[in-house]
Amino acid sequence: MREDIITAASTPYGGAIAVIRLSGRGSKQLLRKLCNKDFKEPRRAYYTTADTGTIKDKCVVIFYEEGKSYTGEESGEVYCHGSAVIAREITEFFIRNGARAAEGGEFTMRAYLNKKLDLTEAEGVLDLINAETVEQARDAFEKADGKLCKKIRDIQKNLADVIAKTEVSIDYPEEDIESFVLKNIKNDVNKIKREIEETADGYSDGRKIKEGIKVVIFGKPNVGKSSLFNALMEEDRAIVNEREGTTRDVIDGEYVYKGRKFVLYDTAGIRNTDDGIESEGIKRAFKAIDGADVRVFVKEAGDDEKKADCIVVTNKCDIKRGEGINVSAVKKEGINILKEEIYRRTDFVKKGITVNLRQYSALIKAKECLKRAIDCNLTMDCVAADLTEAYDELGRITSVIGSDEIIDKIFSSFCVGK
Ligand SMILES: Nc1nc2c(ncn2[C@@H]2O[C@H](COP(=O)(O)OP(=O)(O)O)[C@@H](O)[C@H]2O)c(=O)[nH]1
Ligand SMILES: [Mg+2]
Repeated sequence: MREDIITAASTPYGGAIAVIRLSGRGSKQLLRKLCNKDFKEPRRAYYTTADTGTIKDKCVVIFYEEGKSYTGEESGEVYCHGSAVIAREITEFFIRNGARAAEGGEFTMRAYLNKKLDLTEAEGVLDLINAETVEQARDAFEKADGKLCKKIRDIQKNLADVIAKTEVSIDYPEEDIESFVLKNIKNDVNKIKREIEETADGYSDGRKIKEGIKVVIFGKPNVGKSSLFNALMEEDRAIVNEREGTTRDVIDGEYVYKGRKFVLYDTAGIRNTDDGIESEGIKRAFKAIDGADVRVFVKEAGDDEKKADCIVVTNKCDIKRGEGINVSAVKKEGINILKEEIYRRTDFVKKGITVNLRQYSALIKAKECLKRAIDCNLTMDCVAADLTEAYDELGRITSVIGSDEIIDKIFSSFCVGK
């Protein structure tokens, strides 16, 4: 347990209520000093008066005993009126009386150091605070709630069982036992390797949830791609003109549909051209098409060009209807049907647990150790060493011991008060 007390206002000013937090041994004493009241019962909301000597406010105060708080330390919370003056005066009162201002993420870092959370749960808390969409919030909650942590621990447990098997054979190194065990563990290791690969697959979905699913609009010039882009974005972003070759650079924008984030790209119309700038635009369009998760091929009625793996859209249905989803970018018809289809095609992102880059790298390293263990067919000692290395790599996902740099990096991106 750290001995110093940290304090911070946990809510942005200007709301109805501000919360000032305290953590560290002596928090209860500071609450008593502020309110001139002895808070006997932990985790009970006391309605009382705070008096800093400079201001007074009616507030709710809760104290938590050591071991039964977010940080695992003796802690306190003051719910005062949300004025900047009141929150600041109370925070400063605590600082005058021995606490110090908390750094970004320091409460959660203490929770981690006191083993109230593992690293994946702490990262989940951070993602939860920063969530901008419903899917991001749902995904973050799963991690904050310990789903990934449990999964990693389960894999580690299976791996520990295999390591135990190798140790039996090291202790009794008769030839036949060794080859029997080697054969026997190969299946186990392969199974664990697959589990790790499946977990690592969650990296790409995690990115899609966080950064948005890439949707590219493409087609011939003048079919109304930029108009459709604007209609989907519900804003007048891309230049629309009756002249062909108006859109040159790839234009992107974000929208959220049913809690899912999408990044939409408008591209230059594809045709043969002598114009250097336009052909550079077309080159970029192809690149965007290649990198997209969903491709929307826009055309006008009567054009029977076919494209594989695309959502086919006939625009200008106010003039004439055609193949695929009929929309009118100008009259705003069929836009929601198209959004729904894009959403439906990207439903894969709701499955499974996602992982971030840090967790992904450790999974890949662990997988490589397992691969080495079964592919190289060395002695049992080498196999055991590789398996142990894989076990340790997995361990780095849930806790980093003695690496202050990584811990600082993770927690410094938190806001103050969390
Ligand atoms: N009638 C009609 N005209 C449209 C529609 N969408 C776009 N246009 C027109 O088609 C022309 C080309 O539009 P634009 O969005 O610049 O096409 P892009 O070259 O594919 O990006 C413009 O004159 C638009 O006003 C539509 O839904 N209905
Ligand atoms: Mg255009």
